[in-house]
Amino acid sequence: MHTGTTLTQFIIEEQRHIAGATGEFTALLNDIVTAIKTISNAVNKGALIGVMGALESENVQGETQKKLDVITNEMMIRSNEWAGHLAGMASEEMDDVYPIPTQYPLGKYLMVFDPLDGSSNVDINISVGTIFSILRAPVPNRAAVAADFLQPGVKQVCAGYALYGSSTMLVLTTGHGVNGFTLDRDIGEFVLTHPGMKIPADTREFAINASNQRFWEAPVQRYVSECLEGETGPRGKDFNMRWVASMVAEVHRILTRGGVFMYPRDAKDPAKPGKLRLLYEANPMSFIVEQAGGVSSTGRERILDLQPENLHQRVPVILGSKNEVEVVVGYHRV
Ligand code: P6P
Repeated sequence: MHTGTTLTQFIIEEQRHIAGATGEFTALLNDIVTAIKTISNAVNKGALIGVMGALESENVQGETQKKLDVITNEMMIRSNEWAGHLAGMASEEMDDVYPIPTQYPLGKYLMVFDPLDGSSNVDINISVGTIFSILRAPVPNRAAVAADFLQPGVKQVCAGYALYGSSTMLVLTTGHGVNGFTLDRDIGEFVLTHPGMKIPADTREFAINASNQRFWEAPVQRYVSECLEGETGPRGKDFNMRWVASMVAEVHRILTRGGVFMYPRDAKDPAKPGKLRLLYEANPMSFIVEQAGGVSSTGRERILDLQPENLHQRVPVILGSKNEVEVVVGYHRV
């Protein structure tokens, strides 16, 4: 007998706190959740339905696309293009803005997303996820253009991720804290299992791709080497290290037990100030992290304050436990 609060019930009850709420946002979120359930099903079936492996194509990032990158992008589009809540969509997997087909009405929101973050892990059965961010359209009911999406992260109405792991979870914020829901496949509903998620202010766990060490800037070199020196070094305590190569999994671990995630600026490709994309990775995850009491910085600036310059802009990301991220940021100031 299911007794928990379902996501639908939770969102409708949340909506009651929002003056002037029309129910349109709730309906949009419901369509996003439908896409996530469909993606969870495809990811979970994997090789059984022939969705593993890579395509010949590359995305705008120059990254080889996995079959599931394209399939999941289509699922997000099909679930969200028809209902009249969106003025346009943008995605890691699409060069330009996706215009709402003319047979459908336009809405007052914009959605930007990474349909399958960490997809390089999908063939080796390691957790992947979907990241999404909802903004208000500057001109509601008018077909969106790229410039409409270039809003600082503080303008987000909602941010969330789905994590396709040992269970499928949805973690969400609308600016009133962070709540986690687990998919109960017996009833096809997300049920509230992690109310009011908070990131511990301190941690002894950091996450970084150490193979890039020779490319890091001095502050990150210093921070990581001090972690590795452990209790014999200036930090006076030992640290643990993790690297999943799936941002959704890393952020979820940090939300659950604390930690610092770093994909910092590096000298590997001077044209790229970081690897992660601002609009559909850094901004939604920063909104969630800050709402859970954490900090998210480029090392020099608060990520949510950045003025985006293009849809696929990359930024350095250092996020997680407040007191530890502030150590890293402090090293960028000296
Ligand atoms: P690397 C996945 O491709 C991603 O965008 C993030 O999810 C992840 O944290 C990072 O890139 C992994 O990068 O260089 O370790 O493969």
